[in-house]
Amino acid sequence: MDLMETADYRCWLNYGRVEDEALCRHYREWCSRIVTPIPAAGATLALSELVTGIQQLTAVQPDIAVYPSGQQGILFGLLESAPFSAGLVTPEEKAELNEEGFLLKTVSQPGPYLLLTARTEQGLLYGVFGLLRLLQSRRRLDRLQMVETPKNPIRMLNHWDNLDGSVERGYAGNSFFYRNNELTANLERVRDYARLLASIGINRIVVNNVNVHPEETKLIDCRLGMVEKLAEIFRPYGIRLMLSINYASPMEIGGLPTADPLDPEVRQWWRQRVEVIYKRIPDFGGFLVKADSEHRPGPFTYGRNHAEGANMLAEALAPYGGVVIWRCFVYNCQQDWRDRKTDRARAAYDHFQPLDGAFASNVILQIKNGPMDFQVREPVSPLFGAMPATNQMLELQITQEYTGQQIDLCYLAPQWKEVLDFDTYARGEGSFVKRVVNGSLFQRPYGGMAGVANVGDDPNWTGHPLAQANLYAFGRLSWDPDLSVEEITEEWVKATFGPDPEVGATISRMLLSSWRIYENYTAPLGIGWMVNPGFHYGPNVDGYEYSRWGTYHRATCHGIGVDRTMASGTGYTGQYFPENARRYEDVATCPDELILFFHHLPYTHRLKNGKTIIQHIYDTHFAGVEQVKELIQSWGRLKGKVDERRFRQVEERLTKQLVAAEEWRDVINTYFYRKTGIPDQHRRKIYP
Ligand code: GCV
Repeated sequence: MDLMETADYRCWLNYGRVEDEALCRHYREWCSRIVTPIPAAGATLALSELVTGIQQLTAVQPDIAVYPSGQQGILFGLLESAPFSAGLVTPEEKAELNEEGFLLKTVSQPGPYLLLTARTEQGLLYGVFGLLRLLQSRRRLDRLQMVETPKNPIRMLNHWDNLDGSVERGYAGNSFFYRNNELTANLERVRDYARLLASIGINRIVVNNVNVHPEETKLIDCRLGMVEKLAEIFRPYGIRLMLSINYASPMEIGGLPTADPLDPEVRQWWRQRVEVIYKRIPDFGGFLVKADSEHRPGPFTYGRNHAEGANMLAEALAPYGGVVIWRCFVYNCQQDWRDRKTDRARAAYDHFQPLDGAFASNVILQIKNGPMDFQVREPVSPLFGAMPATNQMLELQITQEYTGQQIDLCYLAPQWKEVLDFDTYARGEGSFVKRVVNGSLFQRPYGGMAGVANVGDDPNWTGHPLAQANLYAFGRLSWDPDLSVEEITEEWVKATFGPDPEVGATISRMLLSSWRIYENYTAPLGIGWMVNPGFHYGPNVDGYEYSRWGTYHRATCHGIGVDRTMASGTGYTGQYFPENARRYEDVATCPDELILFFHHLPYTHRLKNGKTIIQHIYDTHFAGVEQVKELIQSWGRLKGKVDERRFRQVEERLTKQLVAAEEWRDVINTYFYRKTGIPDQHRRKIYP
């Protein structure tokens, strides 16, 4: 089967023919002619993408007319080319356009034109996808006026792919980059992927796991050819390649006795490696580094700090414009559960905040959204905004490690939006995370967003077809964090399933309710975890309670939660700026959904909604299962309205989700009933 023939493989680049005849005529009026200084279709990727899209959406192959032509059409080309120097673009519009942005507007003179221009080929490509998105959304074209520039300089995907073809925390099959330590045979698929990513504005990709094993360590050495090939595929789509590196590389592949970042020989070794890489991949993006984290090597071994560790690599990359993206996921993973003082949530801040100002200007700290590890609910990491003299990036997990593993529906855009809109108060009110990480709050040269990829070689890329929405939303939010979740969702549904209003409304509703539903039947009130150790799917309330990972709920027969207050707990609340510190410190003002993250409370404590904690646990767990049943019913009503293939794929996953939700409900309710002896007020079924 040719995968390109299937709607699930094409994802949101499903350019179905516009069925509304009047609208289709309107599109044909504007799009049947492309007036361009470039003489032929196919001369640039952007132009051929435009031609293909129009052809599929309107069933008319557009003519390519060479400028000047007074006839109605799309006036298309680089800003520097002839048509655009003739006064069609205002100085204000020019000033707004950066290297990646595009201008799309309707003009009546010198002809009725839909003008699409950009400073670079990459900007033009984004403009083409932007215009086609308008057609997919069935928007009219006669009054357009938009200058779009991405709000984040770096919009990046992190692949946790290994060369043997496995994907750490991958839930959609194997890697489509690698198999048996070689590139896969089907590099066309990689090209299709690059196209998908470009269509949502992604401009960087890290192509190997942050846990760098022996074979992957060689990617900067004898396996560089593989990287070079991948870079060639991504380059036309404006996506720069990056690699995760092993901090101990100078020893493991360089034969040196040390990897000490202050050792001159080590520094020289890295400089040489980087020089070789840039000779072969001149637009190489740089390195992503997981160091001194979960048993990975790092500068601590040599008594050096993270700034010393990162700056050594930064120095090697700087002459070529490369960056070091240094992860802040550093904590003690050998904790003793009896130890109440060590608090994993504090770790990133404690390690990194004191180093503010010590990092080179081409180092960016990549910080997970929460202080723990991608739980269904966590507070925002207090490190955001706490290092004004350091570049920071936000790391989100698109792959659903703790949020249902692409079996359960869990659309994460609402969670990410809350993170981006979180006010850190770092420079007073309005110091949102999105302004910290895009560099604007502290005028930093670098910043952006990274998402851990959720794709694999499954024919539909993400296992669960609706999990494609998470990838799409990540891209769109990294392009513009001010977009509303509703807007993004509607766009995605129309582009993926077409414009049928019932299909659109149903799928949007399912997606928008899914994160809360998942939260309802899993770990309550911000406490997190309670999953099976290792693979992290399904309930196991005490699975991590006596382990070394620092992830405890501290449930007794009286109460539950971790006291992270300054007054009597670990002092974590004190890592926030005062407005947030005060809010979290006080039970009265701490938001319910995070109450057990910050406080240890009796089960009889009344939440702001008037319910006791124990009753809230019972209610949400019963409700969660009912809500999954409603998802199944909603989806069932779409039979015959979405293609059979995707219909069945989603139906199968929802059926499994119901089994999982029931298991969660019964395990959690039983656990807390047994612990507390407090019955459910509504006397529903709990297993004593
Ligand atoms: C890639 C969690 C995951 C690990 C992951 C790690 C990280 O601990 O379970 O699989 O490792 O985060 O983000 O480095």
